[in-house]
Amino acid sequence: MLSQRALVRRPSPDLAKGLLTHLARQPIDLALARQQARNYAETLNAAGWAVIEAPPADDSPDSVFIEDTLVAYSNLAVVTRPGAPERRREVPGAEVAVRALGYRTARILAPGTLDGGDVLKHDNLVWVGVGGRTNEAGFEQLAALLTPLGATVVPVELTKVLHLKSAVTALPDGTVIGYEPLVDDPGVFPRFLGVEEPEGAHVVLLNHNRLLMAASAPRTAQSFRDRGFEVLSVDISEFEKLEGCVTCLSVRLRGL
Ligand code: CIR
Repeated sequence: MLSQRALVRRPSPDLAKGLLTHLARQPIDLALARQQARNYAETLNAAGWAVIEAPPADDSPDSVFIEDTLVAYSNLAVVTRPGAPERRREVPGAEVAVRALGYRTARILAPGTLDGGDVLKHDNLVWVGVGGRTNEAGFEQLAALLTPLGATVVPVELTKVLHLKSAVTALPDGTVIGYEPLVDDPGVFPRFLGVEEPEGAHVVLLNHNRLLMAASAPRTAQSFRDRGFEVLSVDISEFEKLEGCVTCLSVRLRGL
């Protein structure tokens, strides 16, 4: 069986200064955020994932959203070049952490930009949201790195949300789920299922029938339970205020 490891990073003391694109700024309770990050990690751990902490990047308010710094595929970890220049300081520590876990690495280079939150994978299909933090050059570089490994890398236009995975994620069978008002074109996905809450679009696959979701999507969680999934919910309110979601708080490593 492949290992299940998840890379996380502790919230920066400056979390409240995190970037906002679509939301208005709200006060952040840092102590609560730290508790929510611990609870998130403990939930992954209890579900069979070894949780590894990347070196802190406390000078970067958004560093807890570690998913944006890496894209893992097979034994390769692509080290991103985040679209927001303020976030590029987060990358070196993430690269160190993933190399220590045995991954070989490659980097997205200027003028390319790519955020991990724009990359949705299911088996060998890799959808990449282009038009927000990720640009055409970043997409082309990622495609050139992953195609030789057997991936089919597909660009998806993104205009309505911060990252592709703010709009859509995928169930274990590859059905893409999303809150339709925030999905540019559901028709680009071979199988698409609409959900009734914006946060209901975000699932982390813990295993073939277990999902991790935000507590802010109770009706969608129930609809997935009705379909036979076990759903674990975590409250990530402080991260949602900064346009983060349940996927972006870890990098799931299934490749080695
Ligand atoms: C940012 O704007 O970069 C952060 N405030 C939120 C990043 C969330 N990342 C993600 O959904 N993958």
